[in-house]
Amino acid sequence: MSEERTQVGIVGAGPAGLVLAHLLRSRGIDCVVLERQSRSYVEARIRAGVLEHGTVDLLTSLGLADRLHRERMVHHGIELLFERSAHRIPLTELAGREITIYGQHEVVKDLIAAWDGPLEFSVSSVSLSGLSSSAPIVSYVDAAGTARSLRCDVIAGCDGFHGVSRASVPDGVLTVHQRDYPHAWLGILAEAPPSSEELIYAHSARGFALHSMRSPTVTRMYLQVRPDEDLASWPDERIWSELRARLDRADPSWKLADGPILERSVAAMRSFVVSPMQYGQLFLAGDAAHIVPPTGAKGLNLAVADVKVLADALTSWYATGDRAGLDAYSETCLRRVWRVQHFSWWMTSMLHPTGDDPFDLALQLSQLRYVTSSRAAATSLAENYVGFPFP
Ligand code: RFL
Ligand code: PHB
Repeated sequence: MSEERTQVGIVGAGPAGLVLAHLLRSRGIDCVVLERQSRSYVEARIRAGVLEHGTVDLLTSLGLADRLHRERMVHHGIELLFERSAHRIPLTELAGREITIYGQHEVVKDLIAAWDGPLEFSVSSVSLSGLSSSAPIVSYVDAAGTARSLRCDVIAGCDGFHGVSRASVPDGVLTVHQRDYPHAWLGILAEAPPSSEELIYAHSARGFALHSMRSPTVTRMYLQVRPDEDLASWPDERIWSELRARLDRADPSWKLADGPILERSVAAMRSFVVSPMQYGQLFLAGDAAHIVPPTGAKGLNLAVADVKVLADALTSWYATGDRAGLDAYSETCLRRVWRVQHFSWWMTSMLHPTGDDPFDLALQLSQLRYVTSSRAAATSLAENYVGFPFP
């Protein structure tokens, strides 16, 4: 077995792992990134689309956002559609910041293209040991089948919800907070021009629908479905007719453009937090530590906020030997995590009918009328949606 050494071993090359790698590199800290999937797989994985201002600023400050600034779509508002009428929340006017529409896989491609440090794809049998020692080890088998081990000062667990990092913490150390929802999102990517300039979050008695986009020729849309929904029961025509029904509005001039469906999948919705987000020299970041339902468009942004906190803490630890930032990592991150958890749960509860319960439906409609008629309530939605400044 060959053994190598680095300062920070990063498990996972999603947004959290890759942004952390670039942050550390910019501060002169060595790291190695290990990823289970192939490069082509991670570069094609369609996920988030909304970037907060803070995320864009951070990528820009690292010199990683040239293509993003050329190709992104800047949005200054979102629409809430209910009772067949659309109401705009003017995000920038209310909260002073805009949002960026740019696909997560495009961010990932940019981060990989700009990375010239060690990054291994297609690794297997990843395991972590010595987490409570000063020299934890990541063992793995590389793409060529050679068993390797990486001795680190610190391991960053950036390997998503199903990764190995969180599972490596001894039983009883982490407390799990979890909420499952009785619905999932069926997402499609379609070769069709967006039918609206801004995102539409639609509440209807048939269920929630979201109209989003990736470019002037590609739309991204979601339908609320049951968690056990079988994709096979959703042929193209059923998807389009359900989208048309849920996005329908009184204004007869509005029409949903359709086109070939390029990708489709069903994603479960859950709220999940582990506390603390650290154990010994292992620090969990992004989806490895928390999951939010996608209604608030926050998961990627929260992952980036975590690794910013971690990079700052590591920078002062290496520079001065002061562990205060590292010791406070979890507490610092969890403050933002719980704000975002609440916002994502609230958006989800307001927009997803859960059945035929008239009491729930009346509460949802009351809340929707309130956020679209009270400037104070709309401002609260807007400042959460555009995201609070990074720590
Ligand atoms: P990721 O992206 O899951 O990356 C983890 C990486 O770790 C790898 N891995 C391993 N590598 C080595 N060894 C192992 N044992 C490993 N196990 C796993 C995985 O292959 C992967 O490459 O987590 P990260 O970096 O924390 O990033 C989190 C985001 O991906 C996630 O929160 C967002 O996609 C959530 N999300 C959204 N977030 C937003 O900010 N805005 C949005 O608009 C938004 N929309 C969404 C979303 C997520 C969705 N789905 C599919 C869950 C819409 C959807 C439908
Ligand atoms: C997306 O474009 O994929 C998207 C947008 C807003 C959300 C979730 C996903 O809340």
